[in-house]
Amino acid sequence: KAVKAAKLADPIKASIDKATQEMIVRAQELGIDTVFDRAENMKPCNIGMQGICCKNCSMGPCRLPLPKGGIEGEDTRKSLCGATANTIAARNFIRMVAGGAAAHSDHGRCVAEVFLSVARKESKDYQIKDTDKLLSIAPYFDVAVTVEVDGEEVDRDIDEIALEVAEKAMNEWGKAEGELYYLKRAPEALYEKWKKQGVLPRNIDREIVEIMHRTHIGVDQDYKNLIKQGTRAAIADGWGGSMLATDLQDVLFGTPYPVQSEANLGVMKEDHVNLILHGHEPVLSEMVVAAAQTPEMVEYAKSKGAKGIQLSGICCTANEILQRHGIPTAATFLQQEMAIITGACDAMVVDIQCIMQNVANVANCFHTKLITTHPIARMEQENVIHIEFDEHHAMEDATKIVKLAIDNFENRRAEVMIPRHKNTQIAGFGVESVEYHLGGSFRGSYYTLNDNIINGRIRGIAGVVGCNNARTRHNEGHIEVVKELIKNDVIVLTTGCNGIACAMEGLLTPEAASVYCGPGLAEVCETVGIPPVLHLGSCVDNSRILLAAAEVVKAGGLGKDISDLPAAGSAPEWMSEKAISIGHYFVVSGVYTVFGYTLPTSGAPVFHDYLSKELENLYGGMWDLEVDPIKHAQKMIAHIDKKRKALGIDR
Ligand code: SF4
Ligand code: MSK
Repeated sequence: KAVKAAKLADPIKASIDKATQEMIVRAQELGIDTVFDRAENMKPCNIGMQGICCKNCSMGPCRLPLPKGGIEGEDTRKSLCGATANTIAARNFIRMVAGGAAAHSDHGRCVAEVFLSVARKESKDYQIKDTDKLLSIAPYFDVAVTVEVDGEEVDRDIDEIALEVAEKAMNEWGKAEGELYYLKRAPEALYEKWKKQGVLPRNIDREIVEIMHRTHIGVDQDYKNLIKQGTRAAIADGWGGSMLATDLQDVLFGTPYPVQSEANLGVMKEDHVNLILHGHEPVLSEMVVAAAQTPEMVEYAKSKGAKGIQLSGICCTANEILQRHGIPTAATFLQQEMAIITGACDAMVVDIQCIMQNVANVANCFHTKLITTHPIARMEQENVIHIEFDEHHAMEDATKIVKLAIDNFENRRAEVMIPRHKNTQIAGFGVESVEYHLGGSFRGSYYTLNDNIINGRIRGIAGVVGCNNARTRHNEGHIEVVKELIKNDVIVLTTGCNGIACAMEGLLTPEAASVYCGPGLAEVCETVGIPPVLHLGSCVDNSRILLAAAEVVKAGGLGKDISDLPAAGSAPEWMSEKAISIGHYFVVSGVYTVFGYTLPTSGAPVFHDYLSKELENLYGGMWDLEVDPIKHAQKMIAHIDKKRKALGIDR
């Protein structure tokens, strides 16, 4: 059971969001601790935070604290085995890349497996929804979309194409030779840089496994060589596992197009069955959405005294079902416990990634059914129900889950308190819809993105993404960075919990343009009717940002590589290993990338400088850390201006 924390969080200091503040107070009244209280009671280890603690063998943990006043002269710190601070920080850093790349790529593998079973006609509940997308990706796998019959080119059978793409896609995780197919989607100049540096990923799993080998005691002891492997694995994530996840999800469930919806805990409805979907993979949530929308289930909910079924999402599952179905978003990562503390959550379904174990303790204080669904992600608490999801009887599993939520509606036992705060959002953007809404191509008219960057109405592009972190004020970094960027005419592409934070703040509406944007960006947004912050989806959909950047390069007028673009990346409140993998594939794709809060490299200044200075010479992008959100955004803007100047288009 949840217990009251010794020291309680100050709601105002914990979050800028009113709904979250109200729910922190509510939790404290009920004596239930939340992540915000726990953050008050447990301080992080300073040495671990700086990346200089190694526990890769049982002679350790070896900790190499920075001397007070920094290093003067030679850095003589060394561990029992003699590992230097640089070696330890690099090993830790790339193990984080491995964790992040594994998470994204395993997500992609699961989608590829479902796609293969659909292509083999073994899975009756899923179909290929977007054949155009399938046809557009087939050539990257060297799969022909036409065939010659009697001297004429005719369209090939779509089932044959699907099967061939599915088999080749599955092979990307473990093929014995060659390199990943999607690497050729990068601008040629970038591909050549990767080739020159010897970092072209061979297959997805191998690059992750090799990190674990190289970081074992007594293997790779050169921070430059270690980060080279981290680079391979990060590319295998961004241009491999994540990109495959995004594409195959689009093929199976449809490519997103702009939709209107709402965000924040206020989307929950007291008189409805509230079923919340939390986690990452849309394979399950797609089916739950379909099951909950059947007339039988809606009628069943009414027969139990509810007015209907209110679905909503948390974390990236929220982003997936928002993008494709307009299902409202209930919460960011840090609000997951709050959704249950409303007393109105009849069931929460979770799959993988970013699910706090404490949601089970909180659910135990209410009537909420907490349902795990994935074989690799179970919880030890006894109140948790496990319904293992299987694509071969997907609809049956989903219906069981929806029914469980409905049956639980009448068991509500605490007073319901749903914060009234919510905001409208327009989400569902992707490379295709950005192109469509901005003139139908990337270049060649008054409306197109490249032309508006060249003429200076849009100063540059920023990808602002990533998590919340209980060590920083919830959503403050996200919102201040994004507002400062759009105020300075930088258009923002968002994913993950940054997208949710922006939605909660009302930044994902066309109306935000006149309130928050500089005159150039406001003019563009008002002319074409788009928000200044474009929500591109979930964590794996950061691959959409890579592809958008590649398309902008391809359209011409802004250099030959992603590193030539007036663009920058940011994760103001990051916390997960996935964020490090994403950050690193942004950097080695040529993007100047700034993180907030901290970087686990500060205890090894030589390694830190390598990431933040020397990588630029190899790939065109580099890491940076800036805690202050305004300075953080201003650093991105300075980089954008530097690139504009180099292109001869300074404003
Ligand atoms: Fe210490 Fe080396 Fe063992 Fe790490 S691998 S714990 S640095 S002895
Ligand atoms: S959900 S990884 S907290 S963005 Fe993708 Fe949010 Fe970060 Fe999880």
